[in-house]
Amino acid sequence: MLARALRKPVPDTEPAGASMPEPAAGPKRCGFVAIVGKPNVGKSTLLNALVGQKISITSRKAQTTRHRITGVRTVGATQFVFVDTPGFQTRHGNALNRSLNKAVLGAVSDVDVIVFVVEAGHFNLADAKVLALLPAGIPVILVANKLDMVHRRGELAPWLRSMQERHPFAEYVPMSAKNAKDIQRFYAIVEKYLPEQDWMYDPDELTDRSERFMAAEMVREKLFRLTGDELPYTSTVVIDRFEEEGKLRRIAATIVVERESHKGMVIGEKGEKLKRIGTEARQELEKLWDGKVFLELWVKVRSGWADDEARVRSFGYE
Ligand SMILES: Nc1nc2c(ncn2[C@@H]2O[C@H](COP(=O)(O)OP(=O)(O)OP(=O)(O)O)[C@@H](O)[C@H]2O)c(=O)[nH]1
Ligand SMILES: [Mg+2]
Repeated sequence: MLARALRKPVPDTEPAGASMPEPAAGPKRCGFVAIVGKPNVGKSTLLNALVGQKISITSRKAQTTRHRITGVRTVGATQFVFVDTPGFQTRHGNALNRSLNKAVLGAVSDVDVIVFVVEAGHFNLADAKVLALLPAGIPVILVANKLDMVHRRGELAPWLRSMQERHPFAEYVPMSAKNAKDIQRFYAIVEKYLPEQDWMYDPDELTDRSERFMAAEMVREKLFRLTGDELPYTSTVVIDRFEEEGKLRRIAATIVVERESHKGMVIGEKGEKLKRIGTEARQELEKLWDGKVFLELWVKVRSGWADDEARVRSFGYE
């Protein structure tokens, strides 16, 4: 089911990049831009900045994104359809990770250009494994992200040269996804790889994901951000009820954890943690939809779900 269009970016909430000047209109262009890379390099942060609204959740922990997420941005005559993907998993081969990798491979097979994200100055085996997967014949733009974290800028030039030997990238772009100017420049870099053709989406549309999906994701982001390290990887969120009454949305969701002890971590002392997860998720959703949200959260134990193919599918993973 296609979602109703989400709100357009508005000036007071827009992240970096949303206020770029519109270039002179040429022929209409539209195309798909896949964003790939190992976990935690900043793919979703980049997508959100490019789209101008937070539609893909982010955190400082790896394995935040679990689905392919499409974000649309129309700038002048060009419509960019960005596709965020899960960080490619090279370690555990459980059902969840197999599903995540399938999402990555599915996303890159049929796009006009691939944005391969690494951390500036770093390239290891996990990066190499992602690079090796990319199909031949599609141009690949190298984004050396988190440039703000590189303190010895002089070392970057030789590193970029070494990257030339790894792959004939179409472009080399050292940048920071959190820098508005870098985001502005990035549209022009990507634009030339998109074909001249009609737009596929209404320019007001931000994503093809449903509001139910966005609700589950925002709860999962708060779970990631507000709980300890081990918990997020073995938890998921299911929407039990989603009702709209005018501008109000009533949502009931269940956080599914693997162990009884995890349940306690999510709920916290006197329910404090669960309350905070709910409040922060609700605030994000109200900002996204520009309307009031009632959010009710439950916690349930289902052991072994991430190892169980059928259950992984039943929780919405392909
Ligand atoms: N300093 C700095 N941090 C960044 C930048 N881009 C992203 N980050 C941070 O890097 C962390 C990971 O960002 P995400 O966007 O969630 O990374 P991801 O690649 O989508 O991660 P997965 O979905 O887990 O694969 C977050 O804490 C971001 O705030 C950047 O340009 N500079
Ligand atoms: Mg991500």
